[in-house]
Amino acid sequence: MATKKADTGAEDSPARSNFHLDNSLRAHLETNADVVTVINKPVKEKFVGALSAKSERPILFENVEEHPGFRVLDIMLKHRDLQARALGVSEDDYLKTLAYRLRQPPRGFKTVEDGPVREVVLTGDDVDLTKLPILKHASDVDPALGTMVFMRDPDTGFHNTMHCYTTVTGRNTGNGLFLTPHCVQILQKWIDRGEEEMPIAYVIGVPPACEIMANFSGMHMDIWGEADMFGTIMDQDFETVRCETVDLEVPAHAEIILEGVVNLKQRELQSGGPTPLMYRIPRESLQPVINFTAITMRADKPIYRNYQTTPETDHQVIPRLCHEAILYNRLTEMGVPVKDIRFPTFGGAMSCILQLADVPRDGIVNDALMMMMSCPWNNAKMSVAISADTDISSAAAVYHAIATRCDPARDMFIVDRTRGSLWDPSAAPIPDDPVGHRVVGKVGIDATIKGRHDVGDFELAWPEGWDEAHLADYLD
Ligand SMILES: [Mn+2]
Repeated sequence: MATKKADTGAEDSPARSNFHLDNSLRAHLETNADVVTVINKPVKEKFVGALSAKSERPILFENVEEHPGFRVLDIMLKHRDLQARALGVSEDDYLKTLAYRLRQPPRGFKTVEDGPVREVVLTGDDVDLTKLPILKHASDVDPALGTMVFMRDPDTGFHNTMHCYTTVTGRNTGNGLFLTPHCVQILQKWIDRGEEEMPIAYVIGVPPACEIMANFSGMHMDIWGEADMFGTIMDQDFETVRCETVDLEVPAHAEIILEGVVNLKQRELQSGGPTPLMYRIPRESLQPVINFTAITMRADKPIYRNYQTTPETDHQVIPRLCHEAILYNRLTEMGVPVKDIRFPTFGGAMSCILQLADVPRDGIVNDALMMMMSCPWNNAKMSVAISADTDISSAAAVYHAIATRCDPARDMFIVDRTRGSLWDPSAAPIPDDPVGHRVVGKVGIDATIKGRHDVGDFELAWPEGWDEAHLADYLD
């Protein structure tokens, strides 16, 4: 059936399926050159974030005026076709493949002696982060990294990962926003052992499949760290090298590694940068001081992977891709006919959409919506179910379905006083809560075709030739 297609640029992106993934970011960009926009003109660093956020596809800046030795890349995973390329499968196979691979055992690391990421090794006074194209994410905050970090669980030795917004405060110092539950637990383990420092590595420029995995959030700490699953997600061995100054292993084929230590005794008041909701809540928090001890990188114009935070960028998407796959597994277990699940960029990381493959029996949709609303992560305040003929990537199509397929009196339900997002300005702060937790209601919206009525009444009318006739073909 024809659908209104959102403007994701996906028409330029032919489906690919089941190809072997490249083991480096630069090889991935070469393989996928047909969807990469390369900007050769000189660009001032202050415009790189804005230009990136205006692109729907990967965008590579070859000539950032202030940082001639580097390239800058953003928008690698914003849309489904790009996510499918990251896993080497077709769009239709993407979600079930990610869900399947997450249920596989960890492949761990293949440790090698040397790798391209060690072509240049800078230590001591040569460590200067101000040389890197680390960018500001809004006009009122300092330059910050949004990249993946590796930290080791001292009990298991597993390499846990997350993306850590880190404000650069000097040539070799920063403040890191250690927000995720596992990261907070691991920091506490090092503190409980009486340590003063915890080794950390910032991993910049890896294949996008690793970025999907690095943001996994679920029960895993007693059996693997996210980095142990990089090879599992990529369906191949994953090569790592030992760091120069800290006891960690990092991807051998990365572009840039920043090694350092987290000072466990010293915290500074610092902005956490704009959240994926586009707000600045909390405005400031106490963040540990990081001392950078080494930079290792490729010799040939290393690619700095930026993650512009707002308005609709990779920042809304990447942390929620594993959530989608975990929900796929749970809903499928319940017998829900899942076609797709998204935390769409246009929902500001506060909304989850379930697309059903067919019209299910009465009762299934409400159970599915309850599962979404009560998922571990505070990103499904507004949970919506749609049918297979509604374009899940189009806010307009989803809104149309809500307006025309939902009887608010029976197809919407609100649950009062549930876990709210730390970042949601509409949620009520819990007085004196040390972390700043909030309380908020949640809404489930059934915007699917209603099996209780004549299903034929829901069929959409499109002009003849809608998929074949393109206006551009008739312009002079
Ligand atoms: Mn974890």
